[in-house]
Amino acid sequence: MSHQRIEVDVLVVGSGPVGATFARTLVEGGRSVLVVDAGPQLSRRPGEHLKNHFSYQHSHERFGALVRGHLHPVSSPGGGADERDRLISLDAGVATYAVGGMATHWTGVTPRHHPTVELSDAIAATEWDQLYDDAEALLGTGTDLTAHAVSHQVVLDALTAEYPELPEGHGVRHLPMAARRRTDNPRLVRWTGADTILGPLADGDRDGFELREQHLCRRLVPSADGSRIEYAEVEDHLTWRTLRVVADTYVVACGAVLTPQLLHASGVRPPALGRYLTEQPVAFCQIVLSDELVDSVAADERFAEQVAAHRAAHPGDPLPIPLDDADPNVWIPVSADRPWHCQIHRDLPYADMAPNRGVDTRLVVDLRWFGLVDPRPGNRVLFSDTEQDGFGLPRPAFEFSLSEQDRERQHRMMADLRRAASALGSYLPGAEPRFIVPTLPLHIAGTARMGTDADTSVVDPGSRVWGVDNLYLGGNGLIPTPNASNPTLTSVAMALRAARGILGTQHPLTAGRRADERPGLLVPRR
Ligand code: G3F
Repeated sequence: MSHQRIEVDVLVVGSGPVGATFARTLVEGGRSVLVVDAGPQLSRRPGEHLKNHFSYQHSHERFGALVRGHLHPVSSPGGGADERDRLISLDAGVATYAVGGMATHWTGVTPRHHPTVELSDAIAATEWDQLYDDAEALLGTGTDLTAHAVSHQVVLDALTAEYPELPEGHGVRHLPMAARRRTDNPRLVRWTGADTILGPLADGDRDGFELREQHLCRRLVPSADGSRIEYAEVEDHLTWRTLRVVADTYVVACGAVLTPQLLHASGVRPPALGRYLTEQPVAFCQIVLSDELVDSVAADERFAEQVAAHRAAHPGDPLPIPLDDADPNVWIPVSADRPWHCQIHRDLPYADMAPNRGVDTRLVVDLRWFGLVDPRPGNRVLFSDTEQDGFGLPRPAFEFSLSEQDRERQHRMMADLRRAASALGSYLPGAEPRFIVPTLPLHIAGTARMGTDADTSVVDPGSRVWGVDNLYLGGNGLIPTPNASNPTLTSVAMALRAARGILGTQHPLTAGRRADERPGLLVPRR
């Protein structure tokens, strides 16, 4: 194998939403950036959401089949843990190998984490607010994607009536979604992918930026005293050459399992690496909307025009709901007494669910309640020094159990799911309430946690690995706290902060260029 040497300011390993956030911010701050991803580029624009393709927009089943093919198992059964205590197993740990990572097929659900139940105090509360504003702008998060839909409003109203006691600011509301309705055809949606985050970089019109698909970072090579990374060894799987990438700064953002895997492979093994793993327990069911709610549609002034148009076009349809009514996207946020995140929407069927073809899909909604677990050092991903995964990297295995408190919260969460269900209708046969197989939530966190103590965390509040000057991490693995809400927005916010830290400024205003020279992301919006 020949070795080619590449010099660049920053090497980013991983091209998902977090790697893309680092790349965009650093290139706009004047740094040259090379992004490498072991996976293939699946679309013309790098990292585009695959659901933007017409044929997937209106078929959860068809898109679900595609997603299942993109979730690669990474693990083998864990050793060491007491079997009696292994109440749940994470043996089905998965990763997506693709330019854009999981954002090539994610749901785009982007809620803010609760300020005290979920958010880390390693970053000040006021700073979180600003970071969230910026992350939402970058991801194109909004709350109007389905606001006009009949079923959305019916579900929103029914749950608002059911939960009058919810605290101010934490009541039933629109689910924040990283997606925009298309203006050329409002029946279609453009889902946010890594290409959205890359912005102009995705169009290839920026010097100082390169994204290479099918390039596997095999290891980072530290200096003799371990205080810096000297170079990265990258295998180019297109030409089967090994590259030596020499950078000032290295960023690893390949997900909550593959990020600690690369550090382990590189001999960078802080004591907390892989530990304090959290995964959200999920309670799930599907509901057929009650006759009462459906009948209320026809009598509701707000829907009069839509119902009349529908009836004129389809006089034989017994339902008043338009055939192309968008799915609901309703949210009950985490609050102190209710430490779970509630999503009422339509989504991919889980693998073990046979589609229920006897029921009109306009009447079916999914209820997904995501709970939290307390971070504990014994819950962890560990890596083998003798066995390898399909890419020749140390094979991951998991040890994970639930504490008494974790279980008690799950029971309360399940009771609450049933309460919400009863306000909406009856269970769809075959989709009665149940807990979802662990790892299907895909929200593993904590494995490269951020903190202020090098013994119990992997990175400092600037996302830099303790003791390694030029090595930064990104992704859900950095979230150190119990968390129940979807993590991507928070991880993008943390990546923005870290990238600005690398540039030497926490706020883009001081980035060194005139405000009117800075495109998009760097222009202050207040
Ligand atoms: C989906 O089923 C949910 O709808 C998303 F919100 C979630 O992020 C994803 O699964 C992974 O759990």
